[in-house]
Amino acid sequence: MHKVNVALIGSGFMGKAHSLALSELSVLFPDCPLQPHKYVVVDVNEELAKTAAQNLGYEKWSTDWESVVSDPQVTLVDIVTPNDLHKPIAIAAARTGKHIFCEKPLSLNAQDSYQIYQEVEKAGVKHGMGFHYRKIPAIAYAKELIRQGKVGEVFAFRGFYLNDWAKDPNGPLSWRFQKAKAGSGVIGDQCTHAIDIARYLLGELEQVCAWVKTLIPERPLPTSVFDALGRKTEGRGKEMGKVDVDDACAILFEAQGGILGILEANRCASGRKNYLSFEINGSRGSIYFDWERNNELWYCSNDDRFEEHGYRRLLMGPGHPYGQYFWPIAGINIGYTEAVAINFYQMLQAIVNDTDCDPDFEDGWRIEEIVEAALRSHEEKRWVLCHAV
Ligand code: NAI
Ligand code: SOE
Repeated sequence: MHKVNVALIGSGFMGKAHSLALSELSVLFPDCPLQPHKYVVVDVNEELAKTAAQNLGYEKWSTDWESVVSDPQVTLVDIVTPNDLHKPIAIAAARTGKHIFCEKPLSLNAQDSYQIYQEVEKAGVKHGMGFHYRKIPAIAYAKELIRQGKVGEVFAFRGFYLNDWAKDPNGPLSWRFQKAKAGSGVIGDQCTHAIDIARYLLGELEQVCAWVKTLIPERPLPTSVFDALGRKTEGRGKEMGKVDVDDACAILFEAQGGILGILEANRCASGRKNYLSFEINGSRGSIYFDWERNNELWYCSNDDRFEEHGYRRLLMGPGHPYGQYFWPIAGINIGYTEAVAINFYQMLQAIVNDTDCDPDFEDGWRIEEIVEAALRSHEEKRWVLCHAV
């Protein structure tokens, strides 16, 4: 089996998740056509790079992504840095002919995302996006139910991404609170996952009417180089800095075919931890999903007798999408890194079969267009079309 030398750029929260997923691939997917090899990990912080090589299992480490991206030994560049670095790394990787996996959002804005998409297409390299949540069997099965007509004509979609990691006003001003590094706030960081799921299940979003708000306008400047999600108390200084992105957003949308949708994201929603959820109502039934119980899909069929009508819980198992790769009994359950592993597995298949990754940078660009349309809608207090073409 051919080896793919992976260069992981960024060794934080998501670098760990990607590394675990890469390690699981050969065990979970014996039919995987390529074998990922954890070749090099890069972090700008030397201490983090060294520790990551050891703990996450990479052959070597570096602090210089530019030299790593041009290393002829590297086959796949995996971008897991703060968002402002996605563009320069992706473009450099494309120009040296590397396949690229990039975390969401693709870049800081729609224009940059389009440029990246053009570059990877021109270079002919494969490009996969880190919208892993939709790879979980329950969401793939929701799509299957819709495809089979079990929901009928879709009447309405409502999606949420609520959590509360940012609720402490003393949490430091880490990169997710800065426009120059993040591009936008919760709308780009979290709502993009809900947008991805909406597009995956319904088709393209056509127009939006949105509202965004910064809930905590100032935070202590961080004193350390790295602090995950702004939660490290030892990384907090006395001086305050301005949060110039949103903490909360609400979007009303129209999807293709005139489907009505609502999305809300909020990172200060006390009590919510990783509440990425959606509900779809249709002429023949409904579907409900909540990531905090990600092995369950709730389904309601209008074919049921009146006395028994209502949501029933489907527990994901071997009969559901990707189920054959996991456990022989429903309810044993899989989780976050398995969703990432499915995404990598499919990307490696795309490399061998010369097909498109799903999701790819075109999705990343389209989602940035939707984010930008929502921000413009907030500014201009009106409905805005999501895509020019
Ligand atoms: P993090 O802050 O935990 O880690 C980022 C790492 O990048 C840090 O170790 C930092 O030192 C390193 N870094 C910064 N500048 C660098 C440079 N010039 N060269 C090399 N390394 C550099 O951030 P986290 O949470 O891992 O997020 C990274 C990316 O992953 C973001 O784009 C984020 O939106 C995305 N993400 C996606 C998730 C998903 O579910 N798909 C979950 C969490 C993050
Ligand atoms: C923080 O909001 C965060 O880590 C996001 O960056 C991820 O994309 C999300 O999956 C979990 O929360």
